[in-house]
Amino acid sequence: MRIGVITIFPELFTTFLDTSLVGRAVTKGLLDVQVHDLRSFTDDRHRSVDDEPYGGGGGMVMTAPPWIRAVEELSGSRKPRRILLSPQGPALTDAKVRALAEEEELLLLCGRYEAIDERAIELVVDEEISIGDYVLSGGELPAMVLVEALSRQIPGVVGLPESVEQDSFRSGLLDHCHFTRPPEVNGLKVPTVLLSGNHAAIESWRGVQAVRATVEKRPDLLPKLRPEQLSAVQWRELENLGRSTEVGGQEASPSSVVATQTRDTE
Ligand code: 9D3
Repeated sequence: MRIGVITIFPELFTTFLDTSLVGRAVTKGLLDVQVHDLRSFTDDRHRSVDDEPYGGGGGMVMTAPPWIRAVEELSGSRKPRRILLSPQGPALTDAKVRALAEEEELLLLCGRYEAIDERAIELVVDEEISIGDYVLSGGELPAMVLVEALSRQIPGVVGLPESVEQDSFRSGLLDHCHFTRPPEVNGLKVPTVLLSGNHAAIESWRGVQAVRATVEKRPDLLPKLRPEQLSAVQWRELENLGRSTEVGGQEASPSSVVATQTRDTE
């Protein structure tokens, strides 16, 4: 996968692109990221990229011409999907990451200041993406978030393909809890089943732990869960916790409560 980035702070990306999983993906040639300085697409002596807003008001607005020049020069004839990291876009999701990972080439536009001239967005942006409803100072960290999430979807980047498939948002549940040495920490022991060597029992226990973690930490995920994503053991745990009616988004109606009670007394 090929990713171009346009920013006024290219230096922010250097250690990020050299480090850890992303760094290895780049070294292996599975990911090609080119970072471009927006100022090199200016034509004035001061290499300025911002100006005062028409109509007044505070803050500065990024001017359209450098963006248009940069995107046109960097697109060539290849037509990469052009994405503006913007607080006004829909928030990034696992489904969106997987869809974008299918693209051959992306061009990521990182804004700074209060805004970008709307005409640049109209002319050279295909879509806007946010990483959530909180205020940052620019699109660089969001672009890195997107690059890291995308890199994990490229075959050969994450060691085992199962690891990618097992990622929590794919199973619909949070991960089970984890333990490693030492066997006792401040009086707290490792659950004995994990030392039993009984792999079927361990798998079953982990499945139950995943259900408990989800109910406690992210109950908002339950309505998005489909019943077929749960094993029989997990389903029973959810029923015991009194939360099975939340699965699949259906509200606990009087009739479904009756149906559950009928099944319980069978
Ligand atoms: C405080 C300024 N806001 C006006 C009410 C608008 C605003 C402009 C520019 C807010 C943030 C930014 C800079 N942010 C991004 O470019 C950005 C971002 C973010 O702030 N949060 C979540 N995702 C993203 S993607 C790009």
